[in-house]
Amino acid sequence: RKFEQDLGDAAQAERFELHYQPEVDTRTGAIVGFEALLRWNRPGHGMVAAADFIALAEETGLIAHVDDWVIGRACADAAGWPKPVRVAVNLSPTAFRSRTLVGAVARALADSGLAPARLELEIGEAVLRGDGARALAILHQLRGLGVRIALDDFGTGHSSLDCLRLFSFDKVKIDPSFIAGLSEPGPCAAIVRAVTRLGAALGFVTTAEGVETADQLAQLREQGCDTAQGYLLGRAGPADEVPALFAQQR
Ligand code: G
Ligand code: G
Ligand code: MN
Ligand code: NA
Repeated sequence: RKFEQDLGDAAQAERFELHYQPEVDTRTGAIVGFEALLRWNRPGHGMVAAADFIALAEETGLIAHVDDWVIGRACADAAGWPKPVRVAVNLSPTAFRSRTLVGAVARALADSGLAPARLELEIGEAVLRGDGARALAILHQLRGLGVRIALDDFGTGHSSLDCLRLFSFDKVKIDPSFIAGLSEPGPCAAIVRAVTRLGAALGFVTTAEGVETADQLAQLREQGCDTAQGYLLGRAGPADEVPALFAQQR
């Protein structure tokens, strides 16, 4: 069977699954939210990570359906968690521009009963390229629903600061490449500190991604970075394992 056919069938056959990676407060270690990461249980192949099929889903136009499903599933899952922490969902550039996005978000919130402020939508810098006016209009409509908007993979695009000029994001997620650089001499500590200062001035939360060592976490705390994600703090795990993570937190 062809990859594309399998992918097309997956949405109907409920072969998609969301795994959740914790995001923690750098000072207290408390879990403040989870990022939903898509997995595809492909027959005969096991679990396929998002990175290995999102590009094809984009090309074939399937992505809008996939992201609609993800938003609905993530809201429903989060509504059942024992603590009212946030759930973050990644939006592809194509899904972002689809006519159905704002309606799908509104429906997912209504169906799940999730408080809108608990849903965070992550977009990449690429979303604001091209028809920026349309992208901004969609961002404002989404914010009108009461959801939070995060800028993902910050610093890797060609217009990082332009993104901050155009829209006031609720959160900026610093790309893992800068966090990895904290482990060696170089510009990364200064860059991270500058972004957290920008966050304090402009009113966004700063999150570090790809935190793998205790030393990186200590430096992030020192530089004033608010929250962190990464293997040090927890890998993405199946939805049914999330409630136990709250219990461990006392
Ligand atoms: O967890 P993983 O390594 O598969 O994630 C790789 C990339 O796939 C990340 O950049 C992430 O933003 C993206 N991704 C993960 N889940 C989703 C999803 O539900 N929708 C979209 N559009 N992208 C996702
Ligand atoms: O682009 P986005 O941030 O949405 O992608 C998240 C991806 O990063 C997921 O595929 C997730 O599995 C991966 N990831 C999460 N934490 C770490 C980490 O500490 N190290 C590395 N190398 N990858 C990570
Ligand atoms: Mn992300
Ligand atoms: Na990211």
